[in-house]
Amino acid sequence: MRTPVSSFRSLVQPGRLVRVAGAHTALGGRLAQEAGFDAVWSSSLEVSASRVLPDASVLTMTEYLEAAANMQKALGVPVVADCDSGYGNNANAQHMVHEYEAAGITAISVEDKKFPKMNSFADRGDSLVSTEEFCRKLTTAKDAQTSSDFFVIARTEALINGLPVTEALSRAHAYAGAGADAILIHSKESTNRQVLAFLEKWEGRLPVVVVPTTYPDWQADHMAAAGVSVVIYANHGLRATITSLRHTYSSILTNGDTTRLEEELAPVRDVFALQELPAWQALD
Ligand code: SPV
Ligand code: MG
Repeated sequence: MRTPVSSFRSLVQPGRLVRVAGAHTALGGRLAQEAGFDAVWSSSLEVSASRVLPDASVLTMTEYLEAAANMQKALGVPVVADCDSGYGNNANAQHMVHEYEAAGITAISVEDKKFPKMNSFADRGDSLVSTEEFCRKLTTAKDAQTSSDFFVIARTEALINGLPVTEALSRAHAYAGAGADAILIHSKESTNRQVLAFLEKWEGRLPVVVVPTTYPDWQADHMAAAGVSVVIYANHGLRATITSLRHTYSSILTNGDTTRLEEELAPVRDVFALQELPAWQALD
């Protein structure tokens, strides 16, 4: 039933937009895969929210790793693990790469923020480490991998910190020099203006990853035309779950029965199908 998963690196090819969906459970990841997503983002926001905790380095590396590994075990597409700022200093970053790689994860993202980190949309600024410090962390991470396939995305939070596109570009070039396999450029503006300005000047030195949470109108074909290699829809699954569960639970209490809900809900046989129950039953 389980098939070897191709590496994330094998998906990233010139002229192709790799589409990645955020998830926090194996089931969420499986539904993203079923919908046709190329890969699944083990989102720190989603994983922490699933524990009703803030996305602020409150959970430990082990807990984030367990969530990512549980997803990867259930999926035929690669997981891209959101590894925050690397869970500490360079020693933590080295250990992180050893552990994630050993768990079968083929791609991670590390961001140039201090540890502990705060979610980008709640960040109050002044959260960056120096370019030099982050380059050392990237070099440490790249030196720690054992397979040449392991893919390290360097994420800059320069724009999130209110710094100009020129600073994001200078950091991205330094991170490329330190061995990063791709650059994630994150912005919290309500349009893609800053990210487009970055792409124009970047000239394709490494693949670029975007997270269009606050500029939802950026259409996939237009991203590809602008030179984006990977798009992460980081938290849409989590937000859809919140909306759906709120509606479901309140409807039960308001109506006193579930008749009206039934036609909206996935039937139990659908749950069994997702569990691949017939194949399990055939074992005994
Ligand atoms: C996440 O999904 O945890 C991310 C993206 O890192 S963001 O929430 O925008 O920081
Ligand atoms: Mg995150």
